[in-house]
Amino acid sequence: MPGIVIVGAQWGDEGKGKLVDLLAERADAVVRFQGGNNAGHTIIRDGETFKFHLIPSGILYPGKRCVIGNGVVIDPKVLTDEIDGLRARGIDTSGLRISANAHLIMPYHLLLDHAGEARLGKLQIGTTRRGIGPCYADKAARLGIRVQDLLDEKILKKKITAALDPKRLALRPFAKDPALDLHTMTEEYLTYGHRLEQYIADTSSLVWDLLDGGSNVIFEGAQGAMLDIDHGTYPFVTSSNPVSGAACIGAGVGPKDIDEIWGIAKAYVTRVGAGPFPTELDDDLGAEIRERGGEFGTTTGRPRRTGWLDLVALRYAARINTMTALAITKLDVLSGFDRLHVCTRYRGHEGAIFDHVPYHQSVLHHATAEYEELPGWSEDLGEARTESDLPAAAREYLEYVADFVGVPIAVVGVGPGREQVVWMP
Ligand code: 2SA
Ligand code: GDP
Ligand code: MG
Repeated sequence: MPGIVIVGAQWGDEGKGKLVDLLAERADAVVRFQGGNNAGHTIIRDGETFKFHLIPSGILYPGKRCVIGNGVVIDPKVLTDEIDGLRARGIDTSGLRISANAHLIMPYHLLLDHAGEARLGKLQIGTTRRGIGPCYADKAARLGIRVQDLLDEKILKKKITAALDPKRLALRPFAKDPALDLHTMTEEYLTYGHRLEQYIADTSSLVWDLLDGGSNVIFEGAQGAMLDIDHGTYPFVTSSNPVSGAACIGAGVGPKDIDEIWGIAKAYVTRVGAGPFPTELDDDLGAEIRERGGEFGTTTGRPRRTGWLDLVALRYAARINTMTALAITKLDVLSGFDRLHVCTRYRGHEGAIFDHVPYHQSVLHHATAEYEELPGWSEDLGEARTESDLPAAAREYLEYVADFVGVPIAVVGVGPGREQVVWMP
């Protein structure tokens, strides 16, 4: 702290939500900076499960500022439902602030996301179909509707009309869909505006004031480095930048305001959606890891693809994020395997060896993983709280990872519960 970025170091679902929840205890504010309700963060508190899609994971602490920054795309229906759901469970949401500059997911973005995937057929990306891509596309095309537009009926109507105009052809199959009626849409979104008005703020200035006053601020990433639109496995990526640099843009602060960057990685790898995954275990072993790790999407419930830890990709993620520390989660899931594999290089389809992530898409698509074998352990790790509680083979596994990636491990996850962590010396 004071400015700490938490990012996913793989393909998302590394356990960022739990880490943010843990660190938020010492923080004054938690800021989301990219993505939208494609994200799903699960936090287990005193046996109670909370799933967040838009609201920052710090909301469970009363009195903390929770900020949805300008880089996030907001589906206002999902956000108002999430606020209502939390309030119904007795959680105070008055600390929430939403950037007036954040872009809104509109009903036509959802339809276009579905239609785009249907059109791609077998080549589909496997999006969460939450309208994320079409919303970021409109932002870049300067056709976006922003949170501040919810507060002015005339502007809102004008902007929706302008956004719909170039989409006429693509939306023709939905011409009779009542959700696309201009009047209905404007009325619906004005209602969200009334609901959300109390939370709307100049969040860039708010975050800067906090940092300037010496407060501890966590920037909470969604998805992961390999899903980054610039640095990930394009086009099998999300439409935002989940890497640490995006925290500055998506929250409205400068790089010098960031002091620490923590990358979160599972002790193995998962991926939802299509795209290259060199260490994928498309077999019984992969299914076993999925079952043991409960690897099903938080947002969509989709089974996650599973595989051995990919150290080539993790070292790449460490570099593009300038990671200062690693958190390795779900080490407990690996208990009971005789031998563990970690990928230390890729082999291209013509036999070429890569010790880095190849930039060429088709090379990566054909790459297979080459492994180092490490001894496994049989002990259950759920009760481990200090490094010395971990079996020697588990310590060796962690040491191998930290050495290979060149980043120290700060904390290790040994179960889904809040207390199930080992802080490393
Ligand atoms: P999108 O919807 O346009 O962002 O999809 C593009 C790709 O990004 C992947 N993606 C994700 N991968 C892992 N976890 C995500 N969040 C949810 C979770 C996913 C879920 O926490 O489990 O519930 O299915 C997430 N969000 C986007 C997506 O799979 C596509 O590959
Ligand atoms: P996020 O998107 O990165 O926040 O991760 P998700 O919440 O989508 O997925 C991580 C899942 O793993 C959640 O169900 C967590 O409760 C769970 N989890 C987090 N850390 C650990 C851990 O160390 N061990 C186990 N077994 N589960 C964990
Ligand atoms: Mg998730």
